[in-house]
Parts: sequence; structure tokens; C-alpha cells
Amino acid sequence: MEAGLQDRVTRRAGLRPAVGIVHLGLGAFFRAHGAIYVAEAMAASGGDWGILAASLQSAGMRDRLAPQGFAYTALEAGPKGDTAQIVDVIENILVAPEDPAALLAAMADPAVRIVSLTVTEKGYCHLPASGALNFDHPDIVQDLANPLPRSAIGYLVRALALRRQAGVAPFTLLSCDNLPHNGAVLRGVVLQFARALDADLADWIAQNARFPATMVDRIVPATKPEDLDRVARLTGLSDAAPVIHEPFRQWVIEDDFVGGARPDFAAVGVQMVRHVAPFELMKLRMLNGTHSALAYLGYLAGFETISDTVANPDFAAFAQLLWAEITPVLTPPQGVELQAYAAALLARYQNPAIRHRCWQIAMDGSQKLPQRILGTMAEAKGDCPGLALAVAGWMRYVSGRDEAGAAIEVKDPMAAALHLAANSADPVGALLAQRAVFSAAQAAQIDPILRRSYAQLHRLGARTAVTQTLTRNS
Ligand code: CS2
Repeated sequence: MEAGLQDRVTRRAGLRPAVGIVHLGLGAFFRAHGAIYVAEAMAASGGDWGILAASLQSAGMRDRLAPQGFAYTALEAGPKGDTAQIVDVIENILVAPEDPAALLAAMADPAVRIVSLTVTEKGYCHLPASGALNFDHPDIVQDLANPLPRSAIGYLVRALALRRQAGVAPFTLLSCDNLPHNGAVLRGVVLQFARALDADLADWIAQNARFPATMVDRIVPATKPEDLDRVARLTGLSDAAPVIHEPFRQWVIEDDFVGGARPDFAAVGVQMVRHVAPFELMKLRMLNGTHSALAYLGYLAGFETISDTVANPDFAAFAQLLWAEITPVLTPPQGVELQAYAAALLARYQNPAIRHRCWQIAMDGSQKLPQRILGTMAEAKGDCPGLALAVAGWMRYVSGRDEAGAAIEVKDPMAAALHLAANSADPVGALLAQRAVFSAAQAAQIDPILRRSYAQLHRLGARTAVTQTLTRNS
């Protein structure tokens, strides 16, 4: 039996950086992306940017990482082989529901100057179609009525209130989720929540806090049980919570922090820019849009992962068709060539060392489709057979039955409503009527093409429908 990671990581008490960042939402993505950049920035330029991470739901990650001193292995899985590094930048992990007051106190500490978030789209408790705070969300209802929160938004606002009370400047709120204008969306929901509590607090936050927008990118599948052996074989150390990631990474951040206080991100390749929006839109539509499309159609066609899906030449050609639909209505960031960006994406998807399950990407489609796919369709005036087939794939997927009649485990905050709609007499009409996902204008615009795509998918199955869509549009 190999030695454990804990035997290697000697906690250098006294030499550790102080905590300067609280991170909400401790998933694999943050551990393979933001945390590594922060560790590298401190190695390059110093600074007290140790991370206190919080799990907003379960204790699992804390329980696995605590015996290892919160260090873990990040395994970079490339087409030519794996390499591993130990990431040792997390100073502590709190499990929010166990002790909400402890997390609030940590966020109110004046040494903390950044609170970053990877809480996924649904963690913003907003209405995806409009961006407004969902005041009917059960967590928001509870968090407005109680000082001990449940939601990320509740934690942020209650912690900011404590800082204001204590005469401490607010922290920077750094959204690292795949939402368009993520900084502005976060600012919007935080201010709406704060205003419902106390208008003066909302004004103080609006004037003094900062909400830089970011674009984050690295493909990081959920860690699977077999990955533990893969890591132990490579490093000779057992690790209860490694992360597996692709070689590529990108982080673009709007350089707007409270008092300019931040790690030296620029020293480690983060692009610090004035306008993130063009990067964000490109990534959301070209990467995440095609990821979702391949996830629904690939799943229905019986492929397990994205790399399995694009190993099929027709699905790889279908990805190209999607990019051909997306790029004409996209303004690239300065200096970026969209064709080269698309070619690089296909190579990333083809990386056989990354086993990213279609099922994982298919999760939470109601929260993802608007910014990933529907925006392009609206701007392209609905003339997108490839994207329409992808949305039809989602409609089929949320019915909960695959093409062979087997059950699909649909994970989505709207799963129940979607299931009902997708199994009604008029699935396309009933799903297009979901106003959290489709605006009335958009539903009317894409109704005809979606009916055709959905019928085609039903009649032919995903594989043949993909092939037919290609031949019709070649
Ligand atoms: C994926 C993303 O799960 C998903 O929905 O599309 O997690 C994707 O892998 C990342 O955004 C890549 O940066």
C-alpha cells in the first residue's frame, strides 16, 4: 500500500500565507483552475492569498481533504500522457451548513479581500432568461428571513453587512461561473437581495464593492473512483480527492478589484483586461454551446463521453457545422481568430485522456441553454439546423427516456416541470412555453424549426439525424 499524501505534505506552520481569499463552492473545477493560478501567483510574487474554501452543501470534500492537510494532486491528462503536481494552497475548509456563523465570520475578517465563487449557474438563484433575482427561490425566501444563510447570495450580503457594521471595506466579489456578464449578474442579484434587507446597505455595496467579470476555461471532469488508482499509480501516493484536468487553461479577468488588492495574476498568464464580454461570449457559445449540443446528442446516440462522441467522424463534422452557425454572429475578442479557436476546441474534445461524461455536461440544461445556444439562435434568426437539433436533443433528453426506452437520470432544478412538458401531447410547444428558459419572442421564432428537428430526431434517432443534418447542409 502506498504512502498517503499527508505523509508528504508537511504543514509548514508559521510559513503559511494568511488567508486572503474565501472561495464559495469547492468543486473540482476551482481546485483545478483558480486554486492553481493563486498558488502560482503567490509562488511568483508572494502575498497573503491563502484560500479558505467553503462547501455550501455537503461535508464530503472537507472530510476527504482534511486528513491530507487540504492538499491534493492535480493530474494533467494530455494526449501524450499524465503529469501530476501537488496543490497546497487551501488553508482550511468550512462546511457551511454545519456552522453558517463561522463562515460569515471568516468572510467578515478584514484580511479577506476577495470572495470568489464557483457555485454553478443555479447558485445565483436568478431567472436565467432575465438575470433578475428569483425572490420565490426557497433559499432566497429563507435567507431574507434569517440571519444565517443557505445560499451563496445570502452569505455574500450578510457578510458584507457585518463588514459595514464593523467599518471594514467590502471584499471583491469574483464570479468564476460560466454565465454571460457574470460580474454584472452577481452584482444585480446581490444588490436586489441587499435592497430587500436594507436600502442603505445596498447603496454602500453598490458604491464600494467590486464585481469584476471573468471568463474561466479548463475542462475538468468530475473525479471518478478509478481516477484514485490512476493518480496513485503515477505518483506512488494515495490521494482521497485528486482532480483530473486537461493541459489547456485560460482565465480572463476584468481588472477591477477593491483597492486594487489581488494576487499577481498577470505574472502567471491570467489575462487582465478592461472588457471581458467578448471573451466570455466566445467561450460560452463556442465551447459550452457545442459541449452541451454534443452532450445531448452524444448521450442519445449511446456515447459515454465527449471524446467518444467526437471520435465518430460525423459528430466531429457536426461540431464543425455548429461552429459554422455560431461564428457569423459572434464578434471575436481583439486578436483572436475564431477558426483557429474552433480547431483548438475540437482537439481538446478529442483528448482521449479526458473522460468527460455527456451525462455530466447534460446536467442543468435549463440553466445553461439560454447563454450557450439560444442567444446564437436568436441572433442568427433561427437559421441554425445544427443548434436546433441540439435543442431538440435536450427536449428528448429531459423526457427521461432514451432512444431504447431506458431511463435517463435527469439532473436539473426544473426537472419535474420539464419532465411533465416533455411527456405531454405537444412536447415542443410545452417546453418552448417554459419562460425561465425561452422568452415568448424566441419561442415564436424557433417554433417551426424545432418542430422539424424534434420530429427528425424522433423518427431517425440521434446518429442518423446528425448525419442527415450534415448532408443537408454540406
Ligand atoms: C461544461 C463545462 O459541464 C459543463 O457544462 O460545458 O464545465 C466546461 O467543461 C467548462 O466550462 C470548460 O471551461
